[in-house]
Amino acid sequence: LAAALLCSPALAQIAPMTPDIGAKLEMPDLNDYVKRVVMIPMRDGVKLYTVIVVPKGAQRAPIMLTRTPYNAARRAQRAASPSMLAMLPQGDDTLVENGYIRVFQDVRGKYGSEGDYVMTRPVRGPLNHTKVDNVTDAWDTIDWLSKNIPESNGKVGMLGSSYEGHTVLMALVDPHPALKVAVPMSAMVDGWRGDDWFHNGAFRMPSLGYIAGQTSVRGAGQSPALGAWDDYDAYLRIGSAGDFARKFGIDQLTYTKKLFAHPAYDSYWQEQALDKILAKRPLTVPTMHVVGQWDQEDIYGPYATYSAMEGRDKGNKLNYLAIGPWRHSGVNYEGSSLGALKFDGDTARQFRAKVMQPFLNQYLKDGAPEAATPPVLSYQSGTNQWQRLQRWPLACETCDTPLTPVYLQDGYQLAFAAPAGAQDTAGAYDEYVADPAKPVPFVPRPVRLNDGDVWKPWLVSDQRGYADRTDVLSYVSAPLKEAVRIAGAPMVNLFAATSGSDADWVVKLIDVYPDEVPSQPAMGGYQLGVAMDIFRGRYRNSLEHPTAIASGSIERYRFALPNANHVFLPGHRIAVQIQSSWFPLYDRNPQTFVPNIFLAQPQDYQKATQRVYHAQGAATAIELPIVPKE
Ligand code: PG9
Repeated sequence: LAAALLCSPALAQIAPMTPDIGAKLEMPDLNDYVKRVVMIPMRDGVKLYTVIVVPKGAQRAPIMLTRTPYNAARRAQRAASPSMLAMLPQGDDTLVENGYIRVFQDVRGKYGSEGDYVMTRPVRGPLNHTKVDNVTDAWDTIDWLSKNIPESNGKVGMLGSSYEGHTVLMALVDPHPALKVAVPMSAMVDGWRGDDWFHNGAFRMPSLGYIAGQTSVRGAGQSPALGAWDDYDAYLRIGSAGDFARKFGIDQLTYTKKLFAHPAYDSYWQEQALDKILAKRPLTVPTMHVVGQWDQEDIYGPYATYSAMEGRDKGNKLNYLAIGPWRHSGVNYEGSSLGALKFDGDTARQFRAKVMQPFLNQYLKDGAPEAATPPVLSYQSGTNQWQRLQRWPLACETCDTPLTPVYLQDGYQLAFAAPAGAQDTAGAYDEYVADPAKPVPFVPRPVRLNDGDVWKPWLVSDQRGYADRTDVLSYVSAPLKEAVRIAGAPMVNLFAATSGSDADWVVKLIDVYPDEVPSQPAMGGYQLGVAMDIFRGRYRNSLEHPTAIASGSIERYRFALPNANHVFLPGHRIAVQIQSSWFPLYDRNPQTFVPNIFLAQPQDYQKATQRVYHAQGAATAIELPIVPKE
């Protein structure tokens, strides 16, 4: 055949010097999909860039929409491939297998979309006096999609993770009637309480690089090069978050200014918190909130929103929760391990194929059967098994099953009995010196914040390396004779004093593995963080109105750790670590009360002696959501 081609008269006529660029190339269409790009008009005339991917030959197919600040064109093009499965993101596998039409849209002001960009644009109201927000943009988009794709059945679902999960929740504030189902994953809900910008008032330093990348240009911006291999060094030398922003010009960006103007949980944050907003809206769209137990970015929002909307789900038919053993957005990738932890198969694919997809199909595909979706699906770590639950949490302060305190004891012990003896506070404390010049790192140095292999699994990284630092207190129980099961959010009840006038408290609930783990020897003595968080002391009495701490005064700090569904197995030990910095993930507390920590000056950063009490009347405890064996 080749010889015949070469002898054909047409080929014989090609002269050697015929230009080789200029011939018209029309690629044969080998794709199993058709891609269309449309600019969808919003009610104010702004048009939003929208990529629509239709499986070839589709008829009455459902539509799955994601609204993104992360480049719709790229989100709809993981790889160049004629196969829709290979071309779309990995987590879209079951949508493609089920013949869905897939849509990605740039939010207003980003990438191909017109209009101006406002970070996590607040809903219309006190913070937004315009006529548009992500509620109306979702409504207008769904209206257009449901009427303008001939291959579709007009039914639209929304899913997305993190910021894309935030835009799913926004659509639920006033849902279009064609929006039939929603799956917000790892959704950013409350930037101050425990998602991306702050945790309990402590500021997350990598936010500044994110703001630079996201708001310096309409397209893909850059976060600054810090000029050091070890981010610990780089951040420490620069000083406060304000100094950092100034050094790299990030202080010129308006979102930085908004953050710096609102260090406390004032109305700016309260009025944006989506759980609070959705708690007041009627619940009409079946919604499955998805979260990773070790979500290193948005570990607060999904539970808060599930719980806020649960009050509106009278028939238990509309509001669902799925908790997997995942990192942030891990639901959309391979889920057979996380750091050193190994699970029973690809848990993310199991969830997508067996639970999420049937749930979506029920509401979106013509004639699909009802899915047997449990109100709560949760992977129990420790035992490595999926559980179908009726509610979440299974134990809490106001639940039928209350919390069970485990107390710090003398001699760095941890036990379920309250501290024995009539010790007064004079002797019953441990202390350490917290030095802002030597903050405790959150991962081993050198710290590489932009290295995904460090960042993504860091919440499960081994905590034993911190236990013997002189500025970390570590309390450990005896080896457990029986399993301890927790399912909910542990509460910290910390009694502590500082010689300074402000202090941060990092509390970690840890599962200490036995000295030897025959099936995985490197896990011998591993210290797994089960639930860990930080609390900025100035907010102990009011999140909105910070107050200085009187030097030496024993204060109570009460705050929730992230939710966990975990079994401490027999032979394991429970541990609690307490420290006063977690650097450079969180900005350092200067330990001198200043009105705005973003603007702290070098002289404000002072060493402080911290005392943690285990006395009667000042018995520090972690109240655990312990549940009986099911
Ligand atoms: N966690 C990221 C984010 C969401 C919202 C605001 C800022 C950051 C994300 O992964 O999208």
